[in-house]
Amino acid sequence: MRPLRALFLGAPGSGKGTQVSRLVRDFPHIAALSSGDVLRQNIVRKTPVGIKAASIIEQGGLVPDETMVNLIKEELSAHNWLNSKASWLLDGFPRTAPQAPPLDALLKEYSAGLNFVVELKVPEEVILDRIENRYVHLPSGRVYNLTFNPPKVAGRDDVTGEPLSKRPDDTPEVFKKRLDKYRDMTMPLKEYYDKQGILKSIEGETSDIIYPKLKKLIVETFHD
Ligand code: G5P
Ligand code: MG
Repeated sequence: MRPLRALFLGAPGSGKGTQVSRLVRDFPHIAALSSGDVLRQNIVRKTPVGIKAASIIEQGGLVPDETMVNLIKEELSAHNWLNSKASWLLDGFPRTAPQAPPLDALLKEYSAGLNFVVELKVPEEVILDRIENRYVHLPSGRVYNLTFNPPKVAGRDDVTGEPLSKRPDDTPEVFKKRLDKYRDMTMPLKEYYDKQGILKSIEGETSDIIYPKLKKLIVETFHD
């Protein structure tokens, strides 16, 4: 397969993390990074960024663009993604229009520009139902849902057996705010990528409906 450098857009709870983990399972050479996971790991480690981000995230706000750009740039180089051979998936960054050009400029230096941006479109009423039942394994970012994909042992991560936790921003009030923010912030970002001709969208009420469509699109677009 040709190198894939993808960005996942989609409302909170639309299943970005779920799709990304399925792709990584089916295509082991593809790496993945979620900006939300990076922030949550910084919060656990109590880094300066984590301390600043904690209250913003809890209230359903967005971390400042400059902080995000610097944080993700560091991650990209730490993961050895800055070369034209690597295949990777970004989940949740860029999320505002001002975050996109600095990423483009950096990737261009390595001839490794984004070549696939996909928005997952899931009806909002379907999403709201999912969130109350979400549990996460913070160190890995693995996501569970008590009805859709429950852990094998209640309250424990399938791989490590470590305890699962609830995200503080998954309350109904904060979640509503995050959905509103997504609608406002993403329109200009989508326009930005649409102009580059790399924006796709996939609709579906469940992740099981979306995944085969996503996988097919990627295989067709990136096969040798
Ligand atoms: P995050 O962590 O990026 P969001 O809000 O973008 O958070 P989120 O909530 O992580 O997105 P997701 O990854 O799209 O959602 O969805 P998911 O976790 O895969 O699925 C949601 C739940 O539904 C799970 O429990 C899953 O098991 C279940 N599920 C999946 N599919 C189905 C299905 O078909 N059926 C059912 N029944 N269930 C299903 O960002 C968090 C915060 O960090 C900051 C912001 O404050 C943000 O709010 N942040 C940034 N700030 C500024 N700029 C950035 N670039 C930032 N990035 C993060
Ligand atoms: Mg996520």
